[in-house]
Amino acid sequence: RSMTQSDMSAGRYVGARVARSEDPRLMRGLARYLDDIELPRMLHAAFVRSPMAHARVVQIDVEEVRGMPGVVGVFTHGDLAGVGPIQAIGPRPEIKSSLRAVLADGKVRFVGEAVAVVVAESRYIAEDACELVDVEYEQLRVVANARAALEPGAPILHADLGDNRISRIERSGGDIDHAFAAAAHVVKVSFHHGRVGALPLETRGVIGDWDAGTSTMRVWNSSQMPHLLRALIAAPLGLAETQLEVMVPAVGGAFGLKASVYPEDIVVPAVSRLVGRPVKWVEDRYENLAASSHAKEIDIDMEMAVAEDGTFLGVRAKNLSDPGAYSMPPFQAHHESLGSVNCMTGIYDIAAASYVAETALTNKAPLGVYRGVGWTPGQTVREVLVDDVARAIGRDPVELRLQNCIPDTPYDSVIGPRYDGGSYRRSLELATEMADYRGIRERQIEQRNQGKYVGVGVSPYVEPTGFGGRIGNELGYPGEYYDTASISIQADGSIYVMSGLNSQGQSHETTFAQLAADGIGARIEEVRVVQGDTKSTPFSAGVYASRSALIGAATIGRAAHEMKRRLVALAADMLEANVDDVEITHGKAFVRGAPEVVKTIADIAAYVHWGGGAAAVDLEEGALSVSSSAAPGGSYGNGCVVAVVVVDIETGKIQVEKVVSVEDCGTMLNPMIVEGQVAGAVAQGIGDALLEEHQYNEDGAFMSASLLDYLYPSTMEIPDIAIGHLETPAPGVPGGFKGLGEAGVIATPGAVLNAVADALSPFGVRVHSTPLGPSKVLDLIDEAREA
Ligand code: MCN
Ligand code: SMO
Repeated sequence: RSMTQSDMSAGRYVGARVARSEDPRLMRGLARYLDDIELPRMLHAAFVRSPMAHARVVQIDVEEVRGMPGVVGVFTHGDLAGVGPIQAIGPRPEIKSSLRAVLADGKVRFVGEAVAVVVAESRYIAEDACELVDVEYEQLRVVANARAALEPGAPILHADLGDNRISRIERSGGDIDHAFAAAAHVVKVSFHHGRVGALPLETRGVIGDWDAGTSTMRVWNSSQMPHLLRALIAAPLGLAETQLEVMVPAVGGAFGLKASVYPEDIVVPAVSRLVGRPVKWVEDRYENLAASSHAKEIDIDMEMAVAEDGTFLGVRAKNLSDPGAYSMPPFQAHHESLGSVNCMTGIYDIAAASYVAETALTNKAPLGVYRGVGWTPGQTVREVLVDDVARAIGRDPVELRLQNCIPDTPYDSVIGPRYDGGSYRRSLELATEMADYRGIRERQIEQRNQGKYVGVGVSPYVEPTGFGGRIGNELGYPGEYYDTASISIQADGSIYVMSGLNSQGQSHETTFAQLAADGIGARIEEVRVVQGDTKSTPFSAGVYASRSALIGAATIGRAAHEMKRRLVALAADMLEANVDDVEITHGKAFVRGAPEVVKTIADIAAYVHWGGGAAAVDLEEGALSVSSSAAPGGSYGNGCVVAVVVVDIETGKIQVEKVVSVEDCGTMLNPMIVEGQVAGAVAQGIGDALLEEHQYNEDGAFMSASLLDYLYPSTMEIPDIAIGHLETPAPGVPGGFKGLGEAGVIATPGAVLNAVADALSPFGVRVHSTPLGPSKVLDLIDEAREA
């Protein structure tokens, strides 16, 4: 049974600004997060963490701790025999992956790595006990960055890997040599995208509760992917998946940070089994900053071959990403280097492209995924380069982009991605119009003469969304995912939607209810969405890569459609009417043309459950329980961000005055939620461009261990954000939905950096790194003046 677009998007809820059903509890502090869970006899864990970047663990003395009142256990690697390691399977043969012991196995490889765990009656006692664990380290030479990691004679982090190079992937499409030979201009940029962090308000957390009687483990974890987490921690815990239940309570933001597997995810349940009591661990902010995961650090060299008339002939990129000390499953260590080249042609019609994408391990915290994975640096550098080209050849950057823009129809890029149609050109036009681009340009020179340096930057983007099958494959992540949702109607007519796609703030409870209510013809008040529990929800690969709108629509939408068919058949039986004449809408079934006689969904449900009436229909066919599995091929969302900044050339301070964001995520499920997604991501994009950076010194010491050192945006740094919507339905997705959850983080940094370079264009400033803080701005002005 196929579902057409109108089946799914013509409803009363899909497309409407339905208020978030989550908000009353979130806003009033009634949501239950992991740390709100208290189990009887529960103990608390704290970790001893390495102060060294690279060292041999010579000896760990825990004697003093063992006798401490309130301490129940202290464990090191040797005590956890058979537990772990965390193993990441490379999706391609040319990508290596490291093994990671869950507690340091004779060696530590970054500051913050877990060495031992103490379990005690309270977190206070556990923390005090950690201080008394005496670890003797023998310092090893530190690999401070990816370039150093590849130098001959560099210390090798993982002996079994042979060297530190985790991946090197080359690809080229079109005649790249010819493109550069034929170019009238070649413009290059060497860019360093800084190391940042996802920084959710709620840190990570784990509770393990071993039931010795049934040999089963209950785990609570603030994960983005309960089913995948269960699959990935079962083997390291030596359990079958049926012995393991993963539950995810309310999550206070994740942004990718909670989509990896971490040592604590395994250690906490493992020690619960050892001590025979429930154990809780909630990450503190130091642990979150130092030892969960970082993101996006990469060096990218990119060059563009340009014809006399401004046509982009070819683009070449070479990158080297610094993924820290370990591969993190399921996304591995190469995701920044591969992601950033996948998007290297952007919205431009470029006949030739080539890349070399490399990754080399260092003594830093592992890189995980963070909103806009790989595409943030790739997009940023490409858009910075396009502005450099415009300045080099004396063209307006918007006109130059429009000249080289692909059509709004489907388009195969020369390097891999196959866009399925969008508003590549229209979004650029709309965003610049909304920002009053022409007006800003007209006022700019006069303002400059008055000493006010105003700049405007644009950043059109395309983003892959809905990872499942095709889209992952064409981007170099072979592997099909599997997602199921189920819908059941209870005897009182209330409706369960069960989905393993659990929300961390994206409002799935609301948008999935919209989908189900429209698909069934029910009232949204009757729908309850259940998420985040491996026992009651069917398998889902999880929430990341902006996949839930697409996957949710396909799975929930299809199940709802089938449920409606069953309800109509049952109602026809009850109303003694022909199936084709029965309609169901807003929870009521009736014969078309005779709306006075109705059967509510509750009537139909009672008929099936208690009335024996279902015998008229085949009982199996008429059962009010439906599951649907689907994996649509994904779709490319697109849009354009424009930023306007004012730069104080005396202090280097950058004020972002205005951001315009136009997105095209196909059919919108809920425009209000789309706007919330855009606003949050734009804020994170501003942080990425101007403020945030995890820093290490040459010795591998971690320099951003508190929120005094790691700066992130507050309301003071976030301007008014004007949002424009375009809707180009995805052709291959039921309902035409595309994802958009990451767009702002992908596109905003490029817009902000371009705006800064534009403001400072009288000095000839070129931007080549993030974040762009005040002192760096002053340096850039000095550099440009000297040059
Ligand atoms: N939506 C919509 N119409 C569309 C597309 C999406 O109304 N055409 C709605 C969806 O129904 C969903 C939300 O917008 O409620 C985001 O949808 P989607 O783009 O499919 O992304 P996901 O739901 O899969 O969320 C993942 C994405 C990612 S990858 C990161 S990282 C991120 C993000 O979402 N982390 C977030 N947004 C976040 N927002 C919050 N509050 N917290 C996070 O941790
Ligand atoms: S970083 Mo988002 O969870 O793909």
